[in-house]
Amino acid sequence: MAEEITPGFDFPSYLAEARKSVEAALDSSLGPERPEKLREAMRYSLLAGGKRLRPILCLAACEFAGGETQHALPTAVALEMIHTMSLIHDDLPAMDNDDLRRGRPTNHKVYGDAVAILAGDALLTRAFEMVSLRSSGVPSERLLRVVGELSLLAGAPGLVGGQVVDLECEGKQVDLETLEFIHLHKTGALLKACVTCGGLIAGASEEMLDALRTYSKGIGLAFQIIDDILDVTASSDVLGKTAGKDVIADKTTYPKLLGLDESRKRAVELVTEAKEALSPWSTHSQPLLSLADYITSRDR
Ligand code: GRG
Repeated sequence: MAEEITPGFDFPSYLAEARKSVEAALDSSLGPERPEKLREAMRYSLLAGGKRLRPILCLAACEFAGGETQHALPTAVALEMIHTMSLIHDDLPAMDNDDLRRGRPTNHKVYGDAVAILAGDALLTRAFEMVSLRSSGVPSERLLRVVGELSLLAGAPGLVGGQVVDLECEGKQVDLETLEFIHLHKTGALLKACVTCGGLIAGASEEMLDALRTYSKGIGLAFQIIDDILDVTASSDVLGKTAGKDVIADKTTYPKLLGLDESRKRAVELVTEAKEALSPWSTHSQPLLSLADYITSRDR
């Protein structure tokens, strides 16, 4: 189906504006943590830049479902907090053992393993505080559904489960089905939460939520395929994290199983399918459509 571009929609400006409001909300989301070292460690990783794709997806999904983006801002911040804590923990010596993230030394390199673990824990718990205690203008039954969605998709049935399977598979031959399971859980689950939570805040219908789930499945898988490709093709300087780690850790990736060209093709197909899921709704869909394209065109 031919995709219509909303006249006058300027995606780079949209992205810049959305990032600006997310950065401001993130900056004011912390405090007053004690002791100072914990506060510093939380801020160090949360305010270290990053593409802010997850909170922006949440805001775009809320807009798509006819909601006020301001109402989704605390949940958008919560999603970035969960993402950031997962990066802090992922970089620890017991997991990926990395020393570069978002262009600076990883949290544990600066604050030590114990504080890095606890800063991650504090960001995770603060995320639930953002939704349940710091949201305004949203009916409490919608917030309760958001809390449920976040619990499921961040926990064992989502991110955590995907990470465990990923760690178990290091150095082993993995088939496409298992790789897809890892990607859909380790990375796709949180991206799904971003989109569904944005919809839930706006009071989206079940039909719309189903479409958002289909959209998020496509972009989630495509996002991780592109991540695998960039690990091979981009430099650490551009990525802000160590490039080439998958080969060193002997991880099965899309490029390893399908080659670079086929992997790119697969990502584009998935994004096309994702966008098609939203086609019954033409108003307010442009940000989500453009964000889907951004996933395959990004260079970091
Ligand atoms: C959530 C309770 C809980 C625990 C975390 C450590 C762990 C369990 C999971 C690891 C998940 C992980 C690190 C997945 C990789 C996802 C990924 C592709 C991250 C990179 O995302 P980008 O490119 O990064 O959006 P920026 O820095 O731009 O935000």
